[in-house]
Order: sequence, then structure tokens, then C-alpha cells
Amino acid sequence: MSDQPLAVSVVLPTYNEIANIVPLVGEILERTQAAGIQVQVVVVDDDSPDGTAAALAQAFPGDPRLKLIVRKGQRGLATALWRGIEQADHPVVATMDSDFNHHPRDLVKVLTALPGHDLVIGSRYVPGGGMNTSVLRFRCSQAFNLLVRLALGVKTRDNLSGFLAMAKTT
Ligand SMILES: Nc1nc2c(ncn2[C@@H]2O[C@H](COP(=O)(O)OP(=O)(O)O)[C@@H](O)[C@H]2O)c(=O)[nH]1
Ligand SMILES: [Mg+2]
Repeated sequence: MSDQPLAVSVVLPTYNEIANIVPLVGEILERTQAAGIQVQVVVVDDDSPDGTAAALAQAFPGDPRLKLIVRKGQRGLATALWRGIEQADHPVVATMDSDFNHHPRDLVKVLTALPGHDLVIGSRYVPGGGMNTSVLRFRCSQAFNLLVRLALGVKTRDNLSGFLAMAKTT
């Protein structure tokens, strides 16, 4: 195993997350630091009308671990994630939701599982996983994932998770 500390960029897409973004970034910074992980947080905000970006800039002024990108006149989760991955400076990139759907306490687990692999998926369908939703929605999502798994012939159980860690190769 390498003695080099793990260096990770965590990409957080945000739209109207003023209630979550400051505590979330604070907890990501604390938990990764406690685990000896070098971290950069890349927030891609689509000019949220609730002032998400301003709240973040005010809470962490000049913090070099934070890269805040505000997109004007553009919306969309997928393109926001892509922009964040492009702008990530560290060799490992993680993506997660910004509303505590994906919890920072699990981020360290996902990250420490990565060395030796290309991709780690934080799955909703493993012990300790789950969704904050009704049992019916959870079962429907599980069934859809099973179909995706069979159609693609892959072994991964959660093919629609946004909680990922991956090695950035380019
Ligand atoms: N930048 C950006 N982030 C978005 C957009 N839509 C959703 N998000 C963020 O993506 C994450 C997941 O969105 P959410 O609405 O909670 O999806 P759900 O949990 O699947 O219902 C959250 O962190 C949102 O703030 C968007 O258009 N642009
Ligand atoms: Mg959510």
C-alpha cells in the first residue's frame, strides 16, 4: 500500500441548498482531515436563488480547500457534475448529493475502499444503505436497478447512485 496520503476532490452539485451546504462542507472537511485524507471540495452551484453560493463563500472565506463554481444561465445535475469533475484538481474524485442524502460519515468509507479499484459506488442496497423514502419507492427503485443490472450484464447493484469515488485518469 502507498504511503502517499489519499488526495481527493469531492464534487457537490447544489441548487437551493442554503440549509445544508455550510454544515455539509464543514463535516466533509472535518471527517476527511480526521482520516488523514487531503481534500478539496468543488461546489458547482447553478446560481441558486436562495443564496447558496454566497452563504458558502461567507462561511469559508479564502479557504484554499474550497473551489466554488457558480454557473449562470445553466441548469442541470448531470452537467454540473461533469463541470465539477473537470475542475477537480486531485487524482481521486468523489461525487455526492448536497442535501445529506449521502452522508459525510460514509464518505470516508467509500474513499478508503478505492485504492486498487477504478470506481467505488455507495450503494443503497447493502446493509446500512437505504433511502429516505417510502418502502414502495425503495422497492421500485431496487427492482429497476435489478433490470438495469440484467440488461447491462454488470455486477454492480446500484447503477443509479450519485455517491461515487473514482480515479481520475485525464
Ligand atoms: N448544480 C445543480 N445541482 C442540482 C440541480 N438539481 C439538483 N441538484 C443537486 O443535486 C443533488 C440531488 O438533487 P435532489 O433534488 O435532492 O435529487 P433526489 O435526491 O434524487 O430527489 C442535490 O445536492 C441538489 O442540490 C441542478 O440543476 N444544478
Ligand atoms: Mg435529495
